[in-house]
Amino acid sequence: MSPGEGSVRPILVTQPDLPPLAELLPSLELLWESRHLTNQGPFHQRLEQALAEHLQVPALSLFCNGTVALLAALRALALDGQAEGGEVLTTPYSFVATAHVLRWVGLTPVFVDIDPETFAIDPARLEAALTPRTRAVLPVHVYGYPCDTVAIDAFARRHGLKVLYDAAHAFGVRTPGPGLLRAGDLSVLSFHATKVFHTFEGGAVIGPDARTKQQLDRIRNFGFVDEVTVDSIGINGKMNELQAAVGLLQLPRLEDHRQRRAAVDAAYRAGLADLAASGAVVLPPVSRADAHNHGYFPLRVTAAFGCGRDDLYQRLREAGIYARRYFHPLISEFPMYSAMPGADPAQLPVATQIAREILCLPMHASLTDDEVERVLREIRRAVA
Ligand code: T4K
Repeated sequence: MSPGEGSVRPILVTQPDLPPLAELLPSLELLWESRHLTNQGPFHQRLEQALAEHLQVPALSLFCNGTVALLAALRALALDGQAEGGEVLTTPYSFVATAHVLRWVGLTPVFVDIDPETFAIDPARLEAALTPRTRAVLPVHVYGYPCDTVAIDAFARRHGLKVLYDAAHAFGVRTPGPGLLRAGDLSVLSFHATKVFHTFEGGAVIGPDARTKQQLDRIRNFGFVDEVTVDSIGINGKMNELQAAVGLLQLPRLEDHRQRRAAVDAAYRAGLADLAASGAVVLPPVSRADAHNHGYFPLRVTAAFGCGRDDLYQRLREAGIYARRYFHPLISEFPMYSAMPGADPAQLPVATQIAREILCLPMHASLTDDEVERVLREIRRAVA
């Protein structure tokens, strides 16, 4: 069955929040009146400022999506176009965009295994992957679990490397100290429809200061400085006014939604506690963050479950429950990456094992208690 068929509402892995349509209409009227549809208009400026305040970051540049934001960040860090074939230490356990952006600008991803507690690149393994060609580290805060930014940033400083954090999943994750999004040189967020904060499509680069923001803003707009001056080979990475207007309406709703997802998380944990105690599943780690965004519920289905992870995935689908195997296959298993340094599964035992076991359960703010119960019931039915 595909989502939408059958009589009961399908339970999707995620569903975007939308404000009531009536709340968007005044913004649409303004847009129709002003005809200022894109190119850093008033909605764009308001959203940039509102997000910088909301996330408590010194500088934020909006982008049309997270992938282009990553490309722009690589350019701002002068990492693209490395004539001598620059290498970037990164994780195989992510959405494929993380590695695609490296290849897109001619960099070579070097895959490093992950830490089973954070699902993120294991800082203890970075040293061994270093070569004279290493230029940077591109870690990912997978599912919003913070990487060990202290260890990663210290490693990078020791070796003169740049650090670009793929924070696509980490919107609203709060850690002690200056904050997760201020680690490394730059961080990139995704505002795709499947994310906890979305603008249909969208993204942002978080930087340390106004100078970096100005550089990113120019890269986003073809490199234009003014009407007659172009200072870099930029791109069209702009978010349009309609996207920004939608984003502004999302902001006041975020905390309520986070709390609902936290309640779903707690219900899953309680409902699966006995299966975890028997070793049939491994519950997601409890985040070390002060505030987690609960964007995902990554459950590991072990051999003790009895039926395999893929069988459970299939049985849930047949019951109208569309869990997802994020992130299987590993990026390093895709044909364009399988010959890259570090891609051999023997060098990635933790990531390989977790990718075999992982199943992200439905997690979004519009899930009802009954739907959560349905998910738990179907999982129990599948235990062999
Ligand atoms: N880095 C990381 C670590 C990322 O995870 C991502 C994106 C990026 C970089 C790149 O950022 P962007 O350029 O995308 O801003 C989804 C998203 O398309 C992708 O943005 C996301 N990561 C990835 C983890 O998930 P799919 O292929 O799983 O999406 P799809 O269409 O199967 O949707 C998943 C579920 O969401 C479906 O069950 C239905 C529901 N859905 C989806 C959409 C698009 C809706 O209800 N409404 C919608 O409009 O990739």
